[in-house]
Amino acid sequence: MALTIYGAAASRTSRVLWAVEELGIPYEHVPVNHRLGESRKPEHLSLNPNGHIPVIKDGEVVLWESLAINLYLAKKYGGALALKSVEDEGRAIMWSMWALTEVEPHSNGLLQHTMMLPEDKRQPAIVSAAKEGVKAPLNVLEGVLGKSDYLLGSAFSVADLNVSSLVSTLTRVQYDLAAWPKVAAWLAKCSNRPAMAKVRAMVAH
Ligand SMILES: N[C@@H](CCC(=O)N[C@@H](CS)C(=O)NCC(=O)O)C(=O)O
Repeated sequence: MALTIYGAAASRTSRVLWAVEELGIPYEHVPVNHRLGESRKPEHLSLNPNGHIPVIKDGEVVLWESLAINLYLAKKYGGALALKSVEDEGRAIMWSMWALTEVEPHSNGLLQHTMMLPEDKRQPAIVSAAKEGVKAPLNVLEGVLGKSDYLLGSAFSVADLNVSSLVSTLTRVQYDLAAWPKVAAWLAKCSNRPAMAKVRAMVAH
């Protein structure tokens, strides 16, 4: 098979699995388990010297960084995630970088310090700072989603997939989104897509 996705479904790999399920393209899934140290083994380091998942191999092309992978897949395979113009491509890159720099430090801080780290390693100060810090990007999203159904207009695109895959961490840590109703409705619409439901089933196994 030409396209292989490396990484356990219960990780950032889920957003890449979501993208390929949206595209409906054939792929092989190799569930490299980072929690068992498998992403640090020589075989995996030869694909991603960072020792992280996800990684894809598409023919001869090897890519890491989940959001970059999704932008590549949308550009190469188009389909439901296709971007209609160079301008929309620019916007999708902008939103993806925005999510990584403006949202992820806070959403990941919340995830790590409320759920993932052993209790004695969790720092309440990081949780409080992250709860405050995420308000500004949520205000930005609320403003944009007050004007259009999705980030690039009236249709779901890879920009929504990439950004919602990070913002949805807030739902996972039970962050109260009542002050951002448009964001909450958009998140629900994105995560209720059939392709995402398939990925949830993979994560549950
Ligand atoms: N910015 C990277 C982050 C990748 C990353 O940190 N992945 C985690 C799993 S969600 C990982 O591989 N952790 C294992 C390790 O660092 O050893 C991306 O979005 O792909």
